Amino acid sequence: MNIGITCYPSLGGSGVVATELGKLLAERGHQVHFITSGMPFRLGAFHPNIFYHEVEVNNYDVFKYPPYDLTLASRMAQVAHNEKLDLLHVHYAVPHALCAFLAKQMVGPHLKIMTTLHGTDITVLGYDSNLSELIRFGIERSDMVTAVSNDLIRQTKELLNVEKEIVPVYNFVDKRRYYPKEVGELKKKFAPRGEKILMHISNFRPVKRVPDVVEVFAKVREVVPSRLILIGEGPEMGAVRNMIAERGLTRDVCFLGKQEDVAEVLSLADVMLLPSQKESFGLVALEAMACGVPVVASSAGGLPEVVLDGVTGYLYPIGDVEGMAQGTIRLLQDEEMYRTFSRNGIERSCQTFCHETIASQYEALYKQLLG
Ligand code: GMT
Repeated sequence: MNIGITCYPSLGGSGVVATELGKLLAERGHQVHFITSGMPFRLGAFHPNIFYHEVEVNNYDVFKYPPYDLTLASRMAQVAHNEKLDLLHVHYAVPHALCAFLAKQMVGPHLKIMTTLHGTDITVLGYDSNLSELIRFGIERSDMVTAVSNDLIRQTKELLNVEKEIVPVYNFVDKRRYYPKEVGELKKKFAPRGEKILMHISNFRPVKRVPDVVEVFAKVREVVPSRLILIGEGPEMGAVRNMIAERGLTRDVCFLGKQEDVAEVLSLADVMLLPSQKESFGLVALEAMACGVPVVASSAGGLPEVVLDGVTGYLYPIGDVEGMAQGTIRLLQDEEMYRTFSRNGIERSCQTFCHETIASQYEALYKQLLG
């Protein structure tokens, strides 16, 4: 098949999933055309079946806002025409589903559109009355719609009154790259006195509740010698740094900034913390589990579909920092239980979220779409 993929190419779970899926499809012999505003950061090495079509937005003086949406739609139509695309698979509803709809109007009905909903395109933007009708329109006019968890499907239907069928397709992890790595020496650098390592990875937006991570860490550290590694960056970073300084935790917290390849650092962690307010799936939780790292998280959104409470980690109500701290301490103090959770996480990630299985699921849906 000739497949066009559009996603947000910078850091973010939806971009990661779209890029990794494109690579898997290319490995399976499909021609994959990324139509994006920048090179997707996880695209990595050359592959003869992968092509990149940059969306170059014209910054003409007359435009107060650069017309990304229109340029993208036009580029999608161009690529669909020139490369004889069978379908466009767009990740994130706004504006990508709308741009694909516009491109299809230009190219003709043989071009099929699959839209994958990832989370904040519904759970945050869906509340914006200026956008909600448009998001609903984009969903209804896609030829096929998938979402990364059952909870996201429920929320989409409730919030936007969508009647269209939405197919659940979970995110996946590539077990060839995500597995427990030997990091003994490296760990000595981050935890020289054998401290336990708590880790958090996100875009530091308010929905991630990073201050809760700091609260949990402060409580855990009173009982178990530990250090905290923070990965990523975003709007809350300044406030989080201040909070860490005010609590006298600076010496035990390490900021690694944006990391392009978290597979290399995940094995450093003993526990992954993800206390989010909203999380349609929680790709980081899955990647941690694949590396044998138990997850302590909130039970927001689709997280219970990824992290099994009492099996691969612990889940608590949003904001329950005391519970999360107690769960983390329990895991860090009970070696046998820790090993069981770690093993359960690896098994679950390899079975339910295996990259081959999910790629086949998308492939089957594409075939169904193209009749
Ligand atoms: O976390 C974000 O806000 C970024 C967003 C994105 O565009 O990557 O993440 C969403 O999609 C990921 C991939 O499907 C999911 O793993 C995240 O749970 C989801 N984020 C939220 O729902 C907040």
